[in-house]
Amino acid sequence: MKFPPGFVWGVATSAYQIEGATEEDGRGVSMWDTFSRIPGRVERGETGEVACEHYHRYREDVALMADLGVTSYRFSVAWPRVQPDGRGGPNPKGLDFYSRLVDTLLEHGIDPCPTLYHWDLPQPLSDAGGWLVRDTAHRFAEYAAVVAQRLGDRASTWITHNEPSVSAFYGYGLGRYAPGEMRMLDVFPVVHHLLLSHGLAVRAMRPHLRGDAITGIAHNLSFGRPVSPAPADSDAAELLTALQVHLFCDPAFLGGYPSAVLEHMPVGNAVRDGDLALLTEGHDFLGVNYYGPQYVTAALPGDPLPFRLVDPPEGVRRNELGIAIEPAGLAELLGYLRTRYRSALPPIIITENGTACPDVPAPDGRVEDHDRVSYMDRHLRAVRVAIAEGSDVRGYYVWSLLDNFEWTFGYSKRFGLVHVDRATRERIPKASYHWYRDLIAATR
Ligand code: IFM
Repeated sequence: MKFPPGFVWGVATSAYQIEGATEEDGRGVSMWDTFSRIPGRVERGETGEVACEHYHRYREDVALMADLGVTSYRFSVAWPRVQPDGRGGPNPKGLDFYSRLVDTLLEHGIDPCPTLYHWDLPQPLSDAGGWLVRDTAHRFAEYAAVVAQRLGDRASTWITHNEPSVSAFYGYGLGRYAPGEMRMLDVFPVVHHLLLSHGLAVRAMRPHLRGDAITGIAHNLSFGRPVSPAPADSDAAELLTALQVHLFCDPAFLGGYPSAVLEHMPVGNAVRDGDLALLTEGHDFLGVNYYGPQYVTAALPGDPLPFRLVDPPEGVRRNELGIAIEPAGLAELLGYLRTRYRSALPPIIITENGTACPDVPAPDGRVEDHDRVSYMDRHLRAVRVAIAEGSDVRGYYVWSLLDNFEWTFGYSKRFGLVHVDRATRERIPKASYHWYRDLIAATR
């Protein structure tokens, strides 16, 4: 497989999912610490308290990345480590950790790609209303500036938010993720404050960033797919696509929110004068996290949403989380973005793609995750197709380097190129790790 010169090969992780050490070195409490301790929220009551012990084993993990040959590592910064209360003076030990991580990456020739928010909101900010309130967007900008001040001389690719749609819909709409609110589609203020905070953060960070630094958001983008050709199912799928793609990308690339979507969401008075201009700022690239489409049918009377989310139909392959596996959907999505946003669409980075497999080590210790290899191979071929058709895709990050805390699934689902033993945290590179290493070596 050939990729354009300078194509970025990476792996991605996030703080709460791998770091552990949640009570060390002055880290504050995040809303995921709180949420995961509520009985019934996470399988087997698991939490990120220990996770992969990355906070202590980061050197070992960077060595694994160096051996893999990746050119970039996408990690997230835990806001509660940097500002334990979500505001005010930084916690030096928290910032030191990320500074050490960045130095270690650079020593190994790996570009650091920090994400500032991967869902671990400081608990005091969540208690004060979280992303429902506008002040959180301002707090985020303040925090972003603090991190940029410390790491801005060494990191050049910055992501403010990971999957704002998941923050909004899973966290505040469906109650599946922290903070667990069930407002269904009444989450427009959350969406707006998240997107607004990107613009505010980029403005606050700029003076501290290198001249060549680029900023963007990593969006979870996928199509709604109807389970049947019935017009009502197609309408449901169209609405879901609009909620996942248009609602989050139109403000940046078309200058406003899609009116068809807003008909389904109470808008209130969240948008103030000057906000729309801010929403268009700081999109040097579009981060695309792609897993697969979401199947839907028309809603039934009494349903809380104007569509019904359903499992993929018989015959559609799915991963361990039940997500449909459709590599061609990635090329289709990239084409759709080209057509919808035309010259306003910036270069694209695939900021997450990967799959969960059962991954049991064989008696000889090897983990032969051939399904993951096939998944990555087919998705990278889809990226190639999209590039040949005109998409400007600059990089690809596998989710994830390590088996980690998969939110409500706890540690039961494994996305890593590297197997992590749950008892000892021993790392074992899987067959997919070796495959990815060979691919990177062959394409560089
Ligand atoms: O583990 C998550 C990650 O935190 C965000 N994107 C999807 C991944 C797999 O579900």
